[in-house]
Amino acid sequence: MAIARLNEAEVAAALAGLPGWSLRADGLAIVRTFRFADFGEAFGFMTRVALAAEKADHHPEWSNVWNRVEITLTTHDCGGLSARDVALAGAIDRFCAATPG
Ligand code: H2B
Repeated sequence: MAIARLNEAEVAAALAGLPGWSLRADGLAIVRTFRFADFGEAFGFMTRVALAAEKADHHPEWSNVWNRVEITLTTHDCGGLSARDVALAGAIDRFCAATPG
């Protein structure tokens, strides 16, 4: 099913409710970096995110180096940001016991 791409005002409103996330330079994705105490904490977080993402059929682009997890959210099906990214970002924030950065 087609998913609508958010317009500029909708993106701005979404970001206002997602402190810690920022708009990628091209405006097509939101990004956030998380830091944890160690690799085990980071990987536990990634596991929780992975299960939620799979359940929602909406998946992050991400990378992990030891205690750091960098996440990019975008919707491939609409070529930009959709409500699915906003929902997943909110879910990710609820899993997070990390300090930003
Ligand atoms: N994840 C993301 N980030 N964007 C998508 O458009 C997307 C996805 N589409 N996960 C889903 C899977 C789609 O390919 C399947 C067929 O539902």
